[in-house]
Amino acid sequence: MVDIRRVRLLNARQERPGPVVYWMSRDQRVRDNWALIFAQELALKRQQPMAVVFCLVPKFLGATMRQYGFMLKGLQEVSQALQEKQIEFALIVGRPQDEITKLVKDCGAGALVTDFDPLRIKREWKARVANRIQMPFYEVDAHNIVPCWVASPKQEYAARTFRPKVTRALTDFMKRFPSVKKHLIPWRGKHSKIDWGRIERQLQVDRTVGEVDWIKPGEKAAKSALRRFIRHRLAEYDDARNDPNKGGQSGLSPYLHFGQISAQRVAIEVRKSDAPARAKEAFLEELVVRRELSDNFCFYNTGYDSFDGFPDWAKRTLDEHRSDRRTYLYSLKKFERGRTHDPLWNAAQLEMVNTGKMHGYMRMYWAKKILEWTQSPEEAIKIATCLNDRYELDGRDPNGHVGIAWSIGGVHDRAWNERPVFGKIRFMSYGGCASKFDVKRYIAKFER
Ligand code: FAD
Ligand code: FO1
Repeated sequence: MVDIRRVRLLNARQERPGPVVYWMSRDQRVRDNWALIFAQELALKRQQPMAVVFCLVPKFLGATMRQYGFMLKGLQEVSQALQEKQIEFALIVGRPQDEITKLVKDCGAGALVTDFDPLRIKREWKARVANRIQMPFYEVDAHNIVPCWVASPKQEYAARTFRPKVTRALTDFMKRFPSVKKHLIPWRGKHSKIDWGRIERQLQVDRTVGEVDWIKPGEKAAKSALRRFIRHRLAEYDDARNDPNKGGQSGLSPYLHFGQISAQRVAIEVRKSDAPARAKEAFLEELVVRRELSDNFCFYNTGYDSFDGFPDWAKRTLDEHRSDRRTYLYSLKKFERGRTHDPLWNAAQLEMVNTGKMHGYMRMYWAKKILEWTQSPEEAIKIATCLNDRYELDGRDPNGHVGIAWSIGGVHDRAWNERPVFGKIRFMSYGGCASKFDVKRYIAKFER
C-alpha cells in the first residue's frame, strides 16, 4: 500500500466510475514508482482499467536534443515495460492543459494521478488541468524518499536544520516497493501505436546541442550504473568527490533527474553495500539531504530561480557591492564558448558542453566565477541557469536552481569574510582549487 501521506488531492472533485490515468512526468520509470503503484491500487480497488500517459512538451525550459533524446529513449523502455504488464501507454504532444484534459475526457477517466514536482511550470500545468477536469486529481511524491510536504512544513534555512527532520522520517518512508502487477482489466479506449522515430524526427527542438554517448538512457542502464558505482567507486566517494580528476561521483544525476531510477532504490542499495560507513554517509548526505533540500527550497520559495529567493543577509551584502568594479566582464557568448581569461573555468565549461555533465566540485567554482565576471547577480543567475540547462543532461532541475542559488546567493550557506563583488558570499579561487587537486591535469583534459 502506498503511504497516504505521500499523496495530495489537487482538486475537490467527487469520486466517479471510470478508468484510472497516470500522467507520468517527473518519474519516468515503471519500477519503484510510488505514483504508478498508487494509480494501480486505485484502479484495482475500483476494478477499473488503467493507462499511463506522457505529455511531450516541445521546447521545455530550453531543453535541447541532448536532453530530449535521452528522455525519449528512456520513455521507449517505459512503454515496453508497461506493455509486459498489460498497461496501456500513450505519448501525446502539446500543452498538458489541452492534451491531458482531452485524453481523460475522451476515455471517461474516473481519476487522474500524477507525480510531484515543485517547479513553477509543473505547478501551472497541474493547476490548469485541475480546473478543467471533473474527476479527482491526485499528486504523489514519487521523487523524494520523505514526501516534500512531510519532511518539513516550511522552507529550511540550511542542511543543518533539514537533516534531522528528513533523517528522522526516513525509516518510516523507506518502505519496500511492491512490484507493479499485470493489469488484467483490459483498456477499452483506443490503443496507441507510438512511432518513436517519427516523434524524434518531428520534435521542434534545438538540435545544435547533440546527444552524448558516454551514458546510456533508460531504467536498465540506470540500474547497472548504480551497480557499477557501488562496486567500484562508492568506497572512495567521500574524498574522491571533490577531485574532478578522480571521477569519484556516481554519474547518476541524469537518471535521477528524469526519474529513470528511484532515489529510494539508490539509498536502499547503497545502505546494503559493504562500503565503509564514512563513504556511505557522505553519499547519502548528498543523495538524500541535499537533493531533498532542493525540492524543499523550490517548493516553499517562489523566487527559487531569482535574486528575490536569496536570504536577506545575502541580498543585503550583494546590494552593497553592486557598484564594485569587475576586473573582468564577459557576455553569455564568451562564457558559452569558454573564452574567459581563466583556463580552469574554460575547461569546466568545455567539460559541460562536450559531455553534458560537469564535475560537481567544478560546478560551484564555475557558477561563482560567473557572479565575479558579470555586472550584477541577476545577470549571473540568468547566464548560469541558461548554460546549465542548455548543456547539462541533469539541467532544469530543483538541484540546479539550488546549486546556482547556493553559489551566487548563499542559499543554505553562511556569511564569509567580506570581499569585492561577493560581499560575504563564499568565495572560491583558482588557487583554492589548485590546493585541492591537480588543476593542470583537469585543464589538459578539456581544453579546446
Ligand atoms: P554524486 O556526487 O554522485 O551525487 C549523487 C546524487 O546526489 C546526485 O545525482 C544528486 O541527486 C545528489 N546531489 C549531489 N550533490 C548535490 C548537491 N550539491 N545538491 C543537490 N543534490 C546533490 N544537480 C542536478 O541534478 N541538476 C543540476 O542542474 C545541477 N546544477 C548544479 C549547478 C551548480 C552551480 C551546482 C553547484 C550544483 C548543481 N547540481 C545539480 C548539484 C550537483 O552538482 C549534481 O547533482 C551532481 O554533480 C550530479 O552528479 P552525480 O550524480 O554524479 O553526483
Ligand atoms: N516533463 C514532461 O512532462 N514533458 C516533457 O515534455 C518534458 C520534457 C523535458 C525535457 C528536458 C528535461 O530536462 C525535462 C523534461 N521534462 C518534461 C520534465 C522532467 O521530467 C522533470 O520533471 C523536471 O525537469 C524536473 O523537475
